[in-house]
Amino acid sequence: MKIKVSDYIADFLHAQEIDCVFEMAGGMITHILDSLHRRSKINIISVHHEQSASFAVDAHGRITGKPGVALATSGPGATNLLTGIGSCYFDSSPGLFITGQVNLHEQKGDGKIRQLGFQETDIVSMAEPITKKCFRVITAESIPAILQEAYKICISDRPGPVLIDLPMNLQRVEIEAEVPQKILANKYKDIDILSELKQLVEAIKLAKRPLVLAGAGINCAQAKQEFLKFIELINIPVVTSLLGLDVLAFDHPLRVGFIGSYGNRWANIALGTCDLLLVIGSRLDIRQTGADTKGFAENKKIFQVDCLSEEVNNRVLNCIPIIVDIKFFLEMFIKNCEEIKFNEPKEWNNEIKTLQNKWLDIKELGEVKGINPNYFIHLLSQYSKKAIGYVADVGSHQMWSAQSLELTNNQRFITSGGMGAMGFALPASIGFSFAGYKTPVVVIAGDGGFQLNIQELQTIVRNKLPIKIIILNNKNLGMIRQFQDSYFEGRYQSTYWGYSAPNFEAIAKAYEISAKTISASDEIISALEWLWTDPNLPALLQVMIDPYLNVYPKIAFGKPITEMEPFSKPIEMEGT
Ligand SMILES: Cc1ncc(C[n+]2csc(CCOP(=O)(O)OP(=O)(O)O)c2C)c(N)n1
Repeated sequence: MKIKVSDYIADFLHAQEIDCVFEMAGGMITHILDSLHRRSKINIISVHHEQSASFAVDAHGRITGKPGVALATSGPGATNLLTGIGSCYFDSSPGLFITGQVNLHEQKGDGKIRQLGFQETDIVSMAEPITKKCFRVITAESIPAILQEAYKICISDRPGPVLIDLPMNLQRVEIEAEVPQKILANKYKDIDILSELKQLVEAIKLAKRPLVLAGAGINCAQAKQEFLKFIELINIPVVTSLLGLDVLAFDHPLRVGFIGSYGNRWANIALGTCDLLLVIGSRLDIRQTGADTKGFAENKKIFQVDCLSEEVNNRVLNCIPIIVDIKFFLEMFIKNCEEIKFNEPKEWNNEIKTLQNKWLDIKELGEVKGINPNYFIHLLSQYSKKAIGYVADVGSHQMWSAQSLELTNNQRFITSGGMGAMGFALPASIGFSFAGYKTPVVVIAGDGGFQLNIQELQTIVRNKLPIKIIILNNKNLGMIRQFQDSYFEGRYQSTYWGYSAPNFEAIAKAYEISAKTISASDEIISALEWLWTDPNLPALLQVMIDPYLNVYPKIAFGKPITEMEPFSKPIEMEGT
């Protein structure tokens, strides 16, 4: 058939059952927008900053396992996507990014000039290091094959972003093309892992203090159900990384807690003192193990299950790799070991319970003036069972959330992990809510990060999204202020001094979103009831907290993860 390229793109996305595209208009994508509008039922969600489109794509991809799609115009539109593209790359989210480019004849090519066309910018070179692949399109006829290849790469193996840069003049011509078909991900090859399984089973049977560390890879492999079956079979307690927080419900008897730089103290002690660690879909980065990798690996055997061999034995050495798709690993283990009886490590479980009771998260901050954020997060979860999940921004509030959220089995938790990008939560909640067909999502943000993409309140209002926004307002950039306390004797340059935040209640009301502010503990319950008065409407709750509250516990640089501040003093600089 003969078809205009932009129409072909609309048909291609439709054939992949893409239900929404996030974009901000610009000249170089107008043909595609028009084709999407005319030819497909795909929901076009117009945001107010391309960075928001890319964060929405990231969230949509993580929740559905299918690529979210973003469109942006050349130049500033394309460069604004970059932070979200990087976030997709680091946190393994499938995302298809299509950027309009100036007409081929307006491009500078190898010329020694900076620019020929208006807004001409080499986005491909910029995006290459943070994508699985980038495509610089130079002929219209190649577009069907490029779309197919890009889509397949995006969803196959470890998911991640791809970018297609498409000159305007190629979008408007006609090509000869077949009707687009649905593209399927590459299937993992069945690998024989029986000897690894045998070795693992032996190790589990011998271990007195076994522990599973569950990470984001379980979600990426869409293997949550298999994981549940697996741990109930092997009967081993489970700690989770930040991005693996939602793989096990808060009330599951095998759940221990959240580990890492700001992890629950009892979970970190368990991680530090276990004798067998089975890491599933987690890369043991500095935020999980602390800087003392040698001490971390001492006195324990570590198995690491990952789909990529490159992710194993980078920092923590001598891990036994099991390189295979995580879902396949779990299925194989269940199939081959179903009949084996794994005894509950009773003494070890009791020890962990005792630690947990000793180091309660809500007691870590000691006496708190006003609202205790850990306590607030517990109550927020108890009142937010209608939500399909939470999106945390980046900062202290993110860590209080990870320490204290009570997630149910069906709730997801997403946050910007590897990129650690402030401004993620609000736009990501839009992608998340659309992924759940406009179901309620809770945003937890700080006053600093919320100001990065605050304009998306308008997208929420226009699309009538039931997003419940919590701003933990400490009137400063808390996580960095805490760092300045530790290493710069409280010189709060640019975090408290020279920083300010507006009244978010007034701002929300200007967007016609109902809003409320609280500052005392006895206001929490009625505020949370108010927040959920109508689960179908957005609402914003501003929670004022003491500016000097820190996140505790925190691993100090060079210290083992079992010794966390405030009870051990930092000895060297550590990244925030
Ligand atoms: C885009 C971006 N800029 C800067 C940082 C560095 N940073 C990490 S946490 C943080 C403070 C966040 O402050 P706020 O949003 O108010 O949350 P709080 O820590 O107070 O809870 C900053 C500036 C970052 N992670 N991302």
